[in-house]
Amino acid sequence: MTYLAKPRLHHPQLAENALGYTRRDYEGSVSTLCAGCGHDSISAAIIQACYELELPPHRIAKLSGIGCSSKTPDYFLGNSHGFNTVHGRMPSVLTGANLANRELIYLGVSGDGDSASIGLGQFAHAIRRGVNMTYIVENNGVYGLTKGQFSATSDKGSKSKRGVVNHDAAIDLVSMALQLGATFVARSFSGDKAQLVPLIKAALSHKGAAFIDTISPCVQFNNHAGSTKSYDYVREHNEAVNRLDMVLPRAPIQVDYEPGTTTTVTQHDGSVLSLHKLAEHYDPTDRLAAMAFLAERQARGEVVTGLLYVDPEAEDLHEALETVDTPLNVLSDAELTPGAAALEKLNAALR
Ligand SMILES: Cc1ncc(C[n+]2csc(CCOP(=O)(O)OP(=O)(O)O)c2C)c(N)n1
Ligand code: SF4
Ligand SMILES: [Mg+2]
Repeated sequence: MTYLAKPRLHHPQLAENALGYTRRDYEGSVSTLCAGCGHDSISAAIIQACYELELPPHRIAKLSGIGCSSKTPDYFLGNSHGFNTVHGRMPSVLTGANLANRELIYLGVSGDGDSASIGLGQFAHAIRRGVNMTYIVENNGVYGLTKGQFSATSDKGSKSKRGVVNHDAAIDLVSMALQLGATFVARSFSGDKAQLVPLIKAALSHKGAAFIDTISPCVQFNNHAGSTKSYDYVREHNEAVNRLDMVLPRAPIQVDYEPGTTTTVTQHDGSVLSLHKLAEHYDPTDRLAAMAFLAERQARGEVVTGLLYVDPEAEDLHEALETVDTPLNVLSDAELTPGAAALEKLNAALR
C-alpha cells in the first residue's frame, strides 16, 4: 500500500554521507509495483544518486504525471517536495515551479505513455526551452498502469503479450530530445545500476534540460519474446558508447582508465564527467554526430546507451528570460507590486 511507511529502524553502522544522512533518509514509502518491475530499480538508482551527491532532501522537488512510472516518486525521496500532476502535464507544472523558485533541484519522472503520447507537446517545449531539470522517462514501451496497450515508443513490428503486431512507427525520445536542443541526453537501462547511477548524478548536476531515457521492462505486460523492451532483448542488443564516472567539485579527480580512451568534461558546477570511451570515435559533445550514430544503430535494432550528448556550457530558461535571482516566494510585496507608476511605464513601452 502506498501509504505504508517503511520502518525507521536501520543498522546502526549504515554509512552516512557528508550531511550525516544514510541512504535510508532518501527512501520513500513501500513500493506497490509488481515484483521485478524495472521502475523499482530506477527508484533505487535515484536514491543512490541523491545520497552520493549529498543533496539535502528538502532542496529537491520531484514531479510526475500518471502511470506506474509516475507513481514511483512516492517510493523515493520521502523528505523532498513532491507534486503528482495529471497525465502528461508534469513538464508544464515543473516549468512553473522552476520559474517561481530557481533554488530547488527539479526532478521530473514520467513514462513513455505520459511523455510520448498525451504529454508529447509538454515534453517537447520543456526540453526546447532549456528548463533546468533532470527529466527521466521510465520507458517500458507499454501503458503498464492501464494493462498493456502499445505505447508510442513500442517498436514497429514488435509484438504484444497476446501476439498482436504493432504497425505504428516508434517515437525515439532520445533522438527527439537531441533534435529539440536538450543539453544533456542519455539512455540507460534499469538493469544496469552501474551505468544509471552516475548518469543520474551527472544529470542532476547539469545546468539546463537533462534528459535520460531509461529502458525499464514491464514484467507484467511487455517482457516476452517479440518485445524490444524486455530484459532479454535489451541485454542482448545493448551497445554502451561510454562508461561515466562523476566526480564532485570538491573531490580529487582519480580516473582508472587508460589515457587516450577517456574524455573529461567539466560542468558549470565544477563537477567533472569522466567518460571512458567504449565506441571508438564517439564524441558526446557533437550533437549532429550523435543523431546520426543513433539513427544508424537503431536501424540495426541496437539499443545505444550511455551519455550520448552534453553541452557543459549550456544556459537555462532563467538566463534566457533574465529572471531575478531571488525566488518569487521570498520577494516582498513592494518588490512584487512596484506600483502604478511602474505599470504605466511598462504599458507605455508596449504602445
Ligand atoms: C487524461 C487521461 N487519459 C488517460 C488516462 C489513463 N491512463 C493512465 S496511465 C496511462 C498510461 C501510462 O503509461 P506510461 O506513462 O507509459 O506509464 P507506465 O504505467 O507504463 O509506467 C493512461 C493512458 C488518464 N489517467 N488520464
Ligand atoms: S504493470 Fe508493468 S509497469 Fe506497472 S508495476 Fe507492473 S511491471 Fe511495472
Ligand atoms: Mg510505459
